[in-house]
Amino acid sequence: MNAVVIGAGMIGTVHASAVRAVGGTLRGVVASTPARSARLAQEWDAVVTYPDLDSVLDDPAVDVVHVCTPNALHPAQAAAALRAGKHVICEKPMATGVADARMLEATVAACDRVLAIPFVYRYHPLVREIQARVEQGEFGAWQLIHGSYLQDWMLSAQSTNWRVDADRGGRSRAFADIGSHWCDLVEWAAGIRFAEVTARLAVTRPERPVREAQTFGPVGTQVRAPAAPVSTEDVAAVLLRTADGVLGSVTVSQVSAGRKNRLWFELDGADGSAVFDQEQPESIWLGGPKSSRIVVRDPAVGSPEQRRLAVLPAGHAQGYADCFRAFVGDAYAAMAGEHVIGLPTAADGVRSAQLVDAVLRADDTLTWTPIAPELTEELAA
Ligand code: SOE
Repeated sequence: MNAVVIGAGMIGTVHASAVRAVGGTLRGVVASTPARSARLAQEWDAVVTYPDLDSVLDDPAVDVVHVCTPNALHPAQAAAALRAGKHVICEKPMATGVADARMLEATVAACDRVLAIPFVYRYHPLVREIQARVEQGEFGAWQLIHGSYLQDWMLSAQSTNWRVDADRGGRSRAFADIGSHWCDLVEWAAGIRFAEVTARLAVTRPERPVREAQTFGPVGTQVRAPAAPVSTEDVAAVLLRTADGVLGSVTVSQVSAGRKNRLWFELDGADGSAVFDQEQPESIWLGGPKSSRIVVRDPAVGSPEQRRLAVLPAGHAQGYADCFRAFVGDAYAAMAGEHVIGLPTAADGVRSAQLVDAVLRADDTLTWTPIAPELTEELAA
């Protein structure tokens, strides 16, 4: 695959490495200005120097565009790439509103292209193991689903990022950025759909410096820039409920000291429970009423998908970069017409936009709020 990465922040570099790791060609990179694009094309050793997205879309040799720009730019850029006949890997959130997310889903269908979204935590081998055990009915009917996604990179009042600005990042920050991962992962692994949500969002720093670039640095990173009022949340407390009445809860924070990227969930069923911790992804805890155990990643045992994604022997730790590589590999396989399991696509992007939208509406109204009214009716029928 000939790939171009649009947007050269922290996540753009992760995409570029994954392109090469799966045997793709990094044909180009487009950053915020033609000069910056030219410098990065050289630094990243890209094949072609493109001044802007239009020149990428005019190049018939480009197969896939990786959209890694600020959230508000995703719909127009991804739609333009699809209409130019390119496949797309679009960073999450795919859109900052449901209407744009649906527009993209329709554009994918009309252009007969693949759009994949990096909900990459689905690619931890042991998440696949839990998902396979769910499918085999090991845990029984769900009793409760709970967890959290905690980071601390926005703890300092000086920490900032384009996501702080609702015009560029969307009205929701922490929930759209990381709560979206938790919901995607849990719904996919547990095989459920939440139907309703109620939520409280909070801003812990009323002002932060205004700044273009991403600051994903140590806590307390000092940024010298004028301060502006903050409207996007740092923390979220969210209650969820399926149409069958199964309750869920998730706590989301980007200001929890010492927590770097702690996505944690527990699925409690009538016959057993399962726990996954993204920062300790080499083992899962499986709880039973009489005894509990820890299962470790091992390419020699377990579900077919766990073994497929376990590319290193047991005890040789895999992590986030391996998930990203596996995701890009599967996305490219789907673009080549192959059947792959569990690839997050435009439909998942719409689902995620609906969840974010429902959380914002629930916080506005302080009521139980339907996530997707048509889905609620379908599940109840
Ligand atoms: C920043 O919060 C971030 O990089 C997210 O944007 C990613 O999606 C998440 O995987 C890690 O944290």
